[in-house]
Amino acid sequence: MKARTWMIYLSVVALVVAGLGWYAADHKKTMPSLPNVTPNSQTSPSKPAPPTPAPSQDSPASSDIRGVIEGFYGDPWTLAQRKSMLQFMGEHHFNTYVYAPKDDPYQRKQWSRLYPASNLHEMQSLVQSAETNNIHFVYSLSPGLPAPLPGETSTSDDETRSITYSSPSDRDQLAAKIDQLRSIGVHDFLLSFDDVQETLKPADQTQYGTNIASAHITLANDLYQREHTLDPTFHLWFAPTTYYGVQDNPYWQTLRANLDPAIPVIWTGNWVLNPTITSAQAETVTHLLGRKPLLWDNYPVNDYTYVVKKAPQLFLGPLVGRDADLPGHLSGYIANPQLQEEASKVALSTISDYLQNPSGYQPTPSWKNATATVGGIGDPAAWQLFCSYAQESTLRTTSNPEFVQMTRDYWNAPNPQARATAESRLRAEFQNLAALPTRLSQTVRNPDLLTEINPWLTKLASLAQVDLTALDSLNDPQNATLRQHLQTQIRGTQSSSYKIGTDLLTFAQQAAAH
Ligand code: LOG
Repeated sequence: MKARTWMIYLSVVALVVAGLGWYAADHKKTMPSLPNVTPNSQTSPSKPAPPTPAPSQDSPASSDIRGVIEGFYGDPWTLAQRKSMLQFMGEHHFNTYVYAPKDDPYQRKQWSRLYPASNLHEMQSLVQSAETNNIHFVYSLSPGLPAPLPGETSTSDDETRSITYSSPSDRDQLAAKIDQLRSIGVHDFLLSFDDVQETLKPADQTQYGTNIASAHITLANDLYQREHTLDPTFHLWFAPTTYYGVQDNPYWQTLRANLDPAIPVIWTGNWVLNPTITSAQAETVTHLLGRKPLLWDNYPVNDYTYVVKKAPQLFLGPLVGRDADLPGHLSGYIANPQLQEEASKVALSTISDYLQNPSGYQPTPSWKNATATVGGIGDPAAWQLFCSYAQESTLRTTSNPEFVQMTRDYWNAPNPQARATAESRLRAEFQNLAALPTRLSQTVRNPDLLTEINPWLTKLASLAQVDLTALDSLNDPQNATLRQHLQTQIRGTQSSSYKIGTDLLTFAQQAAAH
């Protein structure tokens, strides 16, 4: 996410939580103010602008796409992780994998460099694995100048390497990269301009003025024509720089008037991260893009919890908040997963259920089934207990609603007997959680999953220990040593930045303040 977008995201979350009228305030920032130009008349005078596209479903790769996009910032998955994901996808009725790791230099910052032989060999093995699992393989190329993340700046190398949209030799380099990937069996591409800087190089300014949409769309159209002539099985998708929102804007005006109707367009919803995505929004966006949007759903992706929030989270809850009839209003749905490949399978399994039967989808049963069937789980109850504390996300605000209810039963107990019952339930829960690291390490036959979740598992167990002290302290309110110990333990848990089970911490803090 670019710096501005991160900032918008953070302010949006804060404002949504506060229930304020955030939309108008922040949405304006996504709309660059552009002069009213007709891009194709400027850029390719000999070629008439294509007519305003009618919604199109004719590309086999663009209809009914059910996919996963490896589209996050941070360490890209390894070949072994990708193969594991492709197998999972094949077993869960997904049909498309998009290769778009922001931090693979060959797809973004150094897009024009061809893969050296050994990398190409790995990529070929990946493409073959996709084929074996009946998954379309889509390769993303992102030749624009990356917008720096918070705390970073673009280097002059980045600037030199980024594309000059109007340059014939840069276009040839793009074609050469596509040729190389075609040589290993790739025919589906995504041209990505999400999170790129919006200033054009001087040569492009001569051609496009300040209209970056025009530069992007002309490139996409020309590339599509060129490659489709060479390879009739070539497909192209397009990720615009304005990829979220439900209001018209100059970028989308240029897009709908000019982008070839055969090219599906990415949209992430009203924002980058969305508690809800509705079919009414998709319908509006269909008109604004001149085609049904291809939804890039930023769930369960967790890259921003590292980069922006500096409190890494796992998102192990089910998909919620997507309308039952939403898929019918989209040309496809691709989910952006977490840096943790194995742990992503819980949410992805619920997404698979949703996509197979959106109107019958029930998040809780789907999630229970997902937690029981994700590979290598020997003790489903223990795994589900862990997952139940990692459900806080953009989609829901509590880490575990059932636990919150247990604490309410405790604090609001009408009489000593009810208090004692509530206390013993809480104590049993805390003991279970404190024992989880041992229980899971003894039963999970998926070492990669255990490694992925380890920092959160440790944190959760230590929070449970704190809550056991909290109960003791509540039972012995005059005991200053115990109170002191509770305070020290609370501070201790805060030394780990990993975030999980925040309601457990809340309980300890309430006890300390009691
Ligand atoms: C990036 C994506 C990133 C995600 C969540 C899109 C289209 N692009 O704000 O790579 O993983 O946010 O942090 C993004 O969503 N941009």
